[in-house]
Amino acid sequence: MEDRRNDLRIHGGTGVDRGDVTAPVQDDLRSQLTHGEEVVDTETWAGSLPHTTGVAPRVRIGRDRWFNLLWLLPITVVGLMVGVAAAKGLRGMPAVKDFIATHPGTRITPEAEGNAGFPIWLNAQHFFNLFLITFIIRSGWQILADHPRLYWTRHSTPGKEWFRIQKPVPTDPLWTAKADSVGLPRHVGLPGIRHSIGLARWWHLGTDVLFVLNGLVFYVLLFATGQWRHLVPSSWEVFPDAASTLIQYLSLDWPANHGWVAFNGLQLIAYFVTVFIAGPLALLSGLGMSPALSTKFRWISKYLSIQLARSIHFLVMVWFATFIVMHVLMVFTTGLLGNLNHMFAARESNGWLGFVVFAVAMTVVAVAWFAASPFTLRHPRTVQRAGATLLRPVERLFEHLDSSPGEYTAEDVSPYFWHNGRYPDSEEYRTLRRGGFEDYRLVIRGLVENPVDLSLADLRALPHHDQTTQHFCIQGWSGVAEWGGVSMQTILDLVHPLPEAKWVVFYSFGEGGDGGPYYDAHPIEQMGYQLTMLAYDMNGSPLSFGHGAPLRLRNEVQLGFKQVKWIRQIEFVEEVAELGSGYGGYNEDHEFFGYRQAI
Ligand SMILES: Nc1nc2c(c(=O)[nH]1)N[C@H]1C(S)=C(S)[C@@H](COP(=O)(O)O)O[C@H]1N2
Ligand SMILES: [Mo]
Repeated sequence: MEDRRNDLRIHGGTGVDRGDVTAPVQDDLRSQLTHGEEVVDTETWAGSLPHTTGVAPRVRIGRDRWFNLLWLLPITVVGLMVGVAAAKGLRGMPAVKDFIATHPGTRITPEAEGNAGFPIWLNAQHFFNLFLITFIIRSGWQILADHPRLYWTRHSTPGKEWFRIQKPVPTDPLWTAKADSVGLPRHVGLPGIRHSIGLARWWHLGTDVLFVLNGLVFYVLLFATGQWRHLVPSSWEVFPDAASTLIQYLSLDWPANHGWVAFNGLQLIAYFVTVFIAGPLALLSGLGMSPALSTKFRWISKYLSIQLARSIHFLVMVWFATFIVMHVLMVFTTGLLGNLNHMFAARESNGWLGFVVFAVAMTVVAVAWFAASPFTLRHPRTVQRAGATLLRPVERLFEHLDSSPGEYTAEDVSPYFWHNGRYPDSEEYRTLRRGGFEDYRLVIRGLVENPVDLSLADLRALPHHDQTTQHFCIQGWSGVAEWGGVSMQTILDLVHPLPEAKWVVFYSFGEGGDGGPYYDAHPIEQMGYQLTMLAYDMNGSPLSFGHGAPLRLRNEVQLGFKQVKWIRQIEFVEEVAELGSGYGGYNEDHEFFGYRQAI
């Protein structure tokens, strides 16, 4: 063992030892970096991925039968017809008549009467809520479309998804997640175009921050005033009340609307679930997808895996979407002017004021809706900067979490690990690969005391580090693998970064989607984390071509795109601003990702 260390051929100095290398090694990769575009050109976007739409949503039944959810439309219509007939039949029965007489549906207690009405703050919050949720849902659909499959376990195995809006995964062993993405219509998704997850995430996470703040203020005001009585059922009678209301609605003989004072049983359950269950669940399942949190809180993510969280997050969206449709339908059909006065003019009246305010509010929503995608494509940097600003406190907080608990065991290793990115095809890389990477040299440069060139043998001679960890692709898929290689701490000890070094830049042999070297920068403090390493082995074998041969990065508090594959050079720098477009990495420059992506 000690002999191997002595045998280490570390070539010091700033010059590259060209004698050992067949293809010339470019020391100055920085000058080759390309700039991203400042306006999205949909023709050339994401390496000219042609627009592809998915398929109608399908749910897997049993092993490999797929149910097309469009069938739910006729099924719902038939179900409603049957429901109406059944409810009408029921209402003719004396027992049901008695039941409805004793349970009219709305419980008007003295407390409710003392607390009647909706204050103006509630009107305002209701509006912010509906305004923000349009962006949240649309950008959420866009995020789903980037990996259009949902799974129950952390292994994103093709064929094992329970839901998809894409054809089955092709058999091509090098099929990438990026190629699997689908686009959405421009005014459905946000911003609609295929593989626009970077921009969609700024919308989603940015509006989430505002939505959560609005929600917190709402909770506080709800309980600081008596308004909570409007939303929290006061007795178990809410269930028979809801049954009674349902029968009355379905039999098309509707109950009286006492919304100003108290909601009926069905409303109470729907609002209570939306405000106190679906809302918090959306937040918790959203956080369950963060690599930093999942890695830190392994005792939770062991059960609530990213994919379970993602599936729950989706089901919460289904609840919200269904709620919105039903809610709007009921608002329109149970006394529109009165209802609009309640929620848009804070008054009990049948005048037109509520309607006018509502019309203005809806105009704002509609203009924002139709402007959002075109604005995003025209001003992507504005969206990127605004999103990053809103998220910065959250990202900082999460990044500083200790990642060491995030290890898995051999049984957790995923049977299938998706590929992603653009494969390297330069002559230089091909020559190295043909030669079994004998001539490969990892070049480490920049603000270090001891710049080195390391062959694979040199790297293998360094102390071995192993970790079984989960990969979180920004697109949504995940997988567990065992990585073998060298801890980045070992590399730091070898090269001695200078105090000015703040960032560590990893350059790849591969190009990014739009051409120019793929690269990504990591804060230097994350390089010393226990789970940050250079991997040359995956699941006990040398890293395959597709997964980054001969060397790739693992930094487990960050998302997948920061795990640079086919590493060619590492540079320690003070600032990332002068690299490429200055956003800290290839996808940051070209696809508007964030350089901090711990969520
Ligand atoms: N050089 C390079 N590294 C890259 C990429 C790339 O396109 N080029 N894609 C990234 C993305 S988006 C992901 S999710 C992971 C995928 O790694 P895998 O193919 O081993 O699963 O690699 C990352 N590293
Ligand atoms: Mo990714």
